[in-house]
Amino acid sequence: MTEQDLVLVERQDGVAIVRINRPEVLNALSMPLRRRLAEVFESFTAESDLRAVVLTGDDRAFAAGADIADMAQIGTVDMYLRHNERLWGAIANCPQPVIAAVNGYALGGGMELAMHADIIVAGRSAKFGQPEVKVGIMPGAGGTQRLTRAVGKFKAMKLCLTGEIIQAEEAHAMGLVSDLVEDDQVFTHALGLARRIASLPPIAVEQIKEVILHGQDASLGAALTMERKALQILFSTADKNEGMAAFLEKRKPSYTGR
Ligand code: CO8
Repeated sequence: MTEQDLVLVERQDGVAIVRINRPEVLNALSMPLRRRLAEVFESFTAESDLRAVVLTGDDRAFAAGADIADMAQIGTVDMYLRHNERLWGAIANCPQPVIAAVNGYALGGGMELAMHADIIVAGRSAKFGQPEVKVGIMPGAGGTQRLTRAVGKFKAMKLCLTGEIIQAEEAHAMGLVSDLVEDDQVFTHALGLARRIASLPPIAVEQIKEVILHGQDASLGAALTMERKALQILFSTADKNEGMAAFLEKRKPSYTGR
C-alpha cells in the first residue's frame, strides 16, 4: 500500500470525504498515515469551493490509536523530532467544519483525532477511550485538554487516569458525541450534516467555527468581543444581504460565498 492509499479522499459537491484506510490494524495511526492526513488537510486550506469535511474510518474502527508498533522502540529525542504537533496542527487549522463519523473504536490518538473535528457523529456500537496510560504513556494530541474542555475535569480525569473504554451512549451523555445514531446510519448522517452546512453561507460558517474554537481559550469578555466583531464583519457580505432579502421575500436564498 502506498502512502497515498492510507487516506482516501473523495469529493461530493462541496464536501470532502476523508477515509482512514489501514483496516488490518484497526486504522492505527502510523507516521506515514499521519503525514498523509496532514497533507490532505493542508490542501483543504487552499480550496475555495470546499465547504465541509467528513472524516471517517471503517466499520470496525475510526482509529484504535497511534500505532504502538511505531512507538515501541523510540525514545524522547526521536519522539521530539517527529514533531507530531505540526501534523495535528494541519487538521486543527482546517478552516472548513470537520465532521467525524465514528464506527467502532476511537481510542487514544484516534479519539484525539475525532476531537479535532467540530461535530462527532457516532454509531451505537462505537467505543471511545484514552487508554494510553495502560501502555505507560499519556495522551499527547489533546486528550488531556480538548477532552477536559468538552466534558469537564471529572469525566476527563476518569477516562485518562483509568484508560477505560466507554460505549458511545456514555460518550454521548457526557457531551463528547454530538449525534448518536444506528451504526449503519453514521456515514449518511454525517454526510447529511456536511451537506446542510455546505449549503449555508460559507463566510458565516467559517466565522462561527473560528469564534467558537478561539473563544474557548479567551476570557469571556475577549471572546464576546471577538464574536461581536465577527458578526459585524458578516454585515458587509453579499450573503447576508441575500439571506435576509430571501427571508423577507419568502424565497430560497442563493448564496455566492461573497
Ligand atoms: N497500534 C498498532 N496496532 C494496533 C493498534 C494500535 N494502536 N490497535 C490495534 N492494532 C492491531 C493489533 O495489533 C492487531 O494486529 P495483528 O492482527 O497483526 O495482531 C489488529 O490491529 C487487530 O487488533 P486486535 O486483534 O487487538 O483486535 P481486538 O478486537 O481483539 O481488540 C482493541 C481491539 C481493544 C482496540 C485492541 O486492538 C487494542 O487495545 N488496541 C490498542 C488500543 C490503544 O492502546 N490505543 C492507544 C495507543 S497509544 C496512543 O494513541 C498515544 C497517543 C499519543 C498522541 C500522539 C501521537 C498520535
